[in-house]
Amino acid sequence: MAAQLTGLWPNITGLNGHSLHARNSSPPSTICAAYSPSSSTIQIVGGKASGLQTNGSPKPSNTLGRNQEENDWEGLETDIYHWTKTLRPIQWFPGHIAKAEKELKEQLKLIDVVIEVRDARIPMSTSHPQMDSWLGTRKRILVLNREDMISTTDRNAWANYYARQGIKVIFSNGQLGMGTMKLGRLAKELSNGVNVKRRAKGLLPRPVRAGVVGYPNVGKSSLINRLLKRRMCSAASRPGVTRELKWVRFGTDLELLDSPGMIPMRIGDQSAAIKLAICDDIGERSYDSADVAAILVQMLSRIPTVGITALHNRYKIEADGSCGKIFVQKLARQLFNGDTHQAAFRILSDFRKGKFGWIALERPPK
Ligand SMILES: Nc1nc2c(ncn2[C@@H]2O[C@H](COP(=O)(O)OP(=O)(O)O)[C@@H](O)[C@H]2O)c(=O)[nH]1
Ligand SMILES: [Mg+2]
Repeated sequence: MAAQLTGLWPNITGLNGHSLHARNSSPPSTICAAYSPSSSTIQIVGGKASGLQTNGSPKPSNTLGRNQEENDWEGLETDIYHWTKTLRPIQWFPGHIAKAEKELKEQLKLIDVVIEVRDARIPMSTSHPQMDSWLGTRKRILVLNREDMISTTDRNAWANYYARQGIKVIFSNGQLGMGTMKLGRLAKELSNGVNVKRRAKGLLPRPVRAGVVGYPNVGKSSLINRLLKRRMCSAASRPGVTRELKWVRFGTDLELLDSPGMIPMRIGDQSAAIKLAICDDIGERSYDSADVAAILVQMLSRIPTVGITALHNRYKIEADGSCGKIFVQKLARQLFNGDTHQAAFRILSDFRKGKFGWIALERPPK
């Protein structure tokens, strides 16, 4: 594919300290991301940062540590924006999503409570920009699924973030079922009013109806299957498996609507798009895997629990002085006869399998 790769190496200096909103500032050029001065507070070699917390390490002991950590994540977000700016935009909007979007809006009238599922690795990037306007004042439960794929530190950061806003969030594992009992209970609790009203009118109670919505491949169908303790909805490890809306019954008192993953027709935020690609939450035809893997390498180099050392340990490639793209090319030469796509696929699937540890790619904004 004819993606421009220039964004992956020169022009990728960090802008640490700039807020995420300072995205229009142009980055200084000719410095590779993995060695960006923006990561000066992160000691890349060895993969441990002074200011950043690592998996299993104690929490930063003071506000200074926390602030530093937040600044580092914010710096990384800003850099991702610049890295992706010159790439061919990632867009994915297959026909079944347009159709499902229309149908979902119609079904919303029947829904008592909405269960919005997001990918715990990227809760911001799997937040649909139009969801608020679609749902209006409808009762809503936020689920961060794939909890097994992030660290405890990540989880705490997100739990605190939502708690501060008074938003109830459930962490779940759609594969093993953690969190689903709580989810079923909460859905029924929130919809209680429906049957109170019916009884007052002399009507018989009816099952409450919960609509499960979210981006592709975040685990919606798996969660429903776990709730039902039966495989009622097809689930598979690629986006775009559920293509139609489908109501299924849970016991006598809950009905669940499975829906295809919703994604905006035009993804305006390409930092989000690249993370969707990394996490396999968007169709693979929409992106150039070599570009995406190169950015992933640059991101991992900056995340202290991974760092250059973990990349070196896994691939035995000297990352010194190289950029993401060069790293992918080196791996291609070393293992795949120069085939960069195979090399890119290896890096992406290693990340998805947790070979660099289970980590989120996003932390809450300040
Ligand atoms: N590790 C892990 N895998 C999950 C989890 N939830 C779902 N999956 C897997 O992710 C893939 C996509 O799940 P699916 O339910 O089809 O997602 P949907 O497209 O949102 O309906 C499947 O291979 C599931 O087994 C989870 O919490 N953790
Ligand atoms: Mg599905």
